[in-house]
Amino acid sequence: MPTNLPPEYFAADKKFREAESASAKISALEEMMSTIPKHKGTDKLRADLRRKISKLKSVKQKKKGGVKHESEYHIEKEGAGRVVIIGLPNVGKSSLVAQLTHAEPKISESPFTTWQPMPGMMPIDDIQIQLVDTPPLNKVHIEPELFDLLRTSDLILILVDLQATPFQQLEDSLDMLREHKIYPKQKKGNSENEQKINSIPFLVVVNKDDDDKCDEDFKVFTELLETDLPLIPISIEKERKIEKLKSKIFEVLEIMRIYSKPPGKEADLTKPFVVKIGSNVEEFASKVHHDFYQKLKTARVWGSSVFDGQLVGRDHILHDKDVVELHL
Ligand SMILES: Nc1nc2c(ncn2[C@@H]2O[C@H](COP(=O)(O)OP(=O)(O)OP(=O)(O)O)[C@@H](O)[C@H]2O)c(=O)[nH]1
Ligand SMILES: [Mg+2]
Repeated sequence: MPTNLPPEYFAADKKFREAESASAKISALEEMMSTIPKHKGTDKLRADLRRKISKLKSVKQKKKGGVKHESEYHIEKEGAGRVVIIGLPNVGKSSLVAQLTHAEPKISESPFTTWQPMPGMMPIDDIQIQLVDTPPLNKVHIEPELFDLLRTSDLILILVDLQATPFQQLEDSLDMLREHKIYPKQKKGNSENEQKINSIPFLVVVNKDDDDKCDEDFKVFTELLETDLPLIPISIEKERKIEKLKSKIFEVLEIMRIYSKPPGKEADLTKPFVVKIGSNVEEFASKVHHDFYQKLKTARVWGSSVFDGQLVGRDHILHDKDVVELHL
């Protein structure tokens, strides 16, 4: 195993090992490929991955009788993060995607309206987050590929209906995730199996909090609820707390925006790179270009925790909205 593989490689490798379908395996391998710095020391690893990808693709092709047909659950990742919305029937999943993105999923007062996932892009300030509407959770049958989709998400948004049975709905949703070994990242387990399970940030959103009377019901709901999970009430119909929900999503994703400044030029402040909170200069450099991870020597940073243009090393921790000039 070559050294100097970035953390994103190991995260994608974990997804590969846990994927349930060929499509999910292929996309995890492709993600691994994209994170590997290109140099002599990684030639063998890249060749191995290419072999695995083509083998899986040919198996998939044979299964489908040679006809290429992508599953609806195989959705290209776009933007700075993927949020998959799940919940029982009629809680407002499609309404939420319709409200926050340009997508137009079907919405109806009768349950089981949505049959397949549908992505849309939600702007938050200067970045875009992918939101995915999904068919309702249902104890009788759920497409196993839904869980593959959830494993590729950066945040799982569990939607419940305050005007129905929010406790039961939350419990049922968490149970179904648990059955497929998907656990909230916020819960610090002491399990020695931690490597084997999927931990993804969860956000519980309580919809249909339409008025003051509903606010009272929400208060009672939270008082009785014992959970460490982040929780927020909204009303899609009455457009209550929608902006707060967007900020909460940004917060739970634990990401920050970093602007790249080419030496001798102005920074492009319209197109941030998005990295995990706590990332350092070398992690940012690998986002800008694979080769930069190897070649990087120092950097200059402008932002909240440095003096303007401060010269820093590879391990300097960055902050949201920093401007960075990489020196190779
Ligand atoms: N009172 C109220 N009704 C809402 C709110 N948001 C959505 N609804 C209604 O709830 C019903 C279900 O909405 P959908 O968005 O289709 O729900 P869904 O979760 O996608 O439903 P399935 O696809 O069947 O699982 C529709 O009649 C919506 O108009 C809200 O904030 N308050
Ligand atoms: Mg729906």
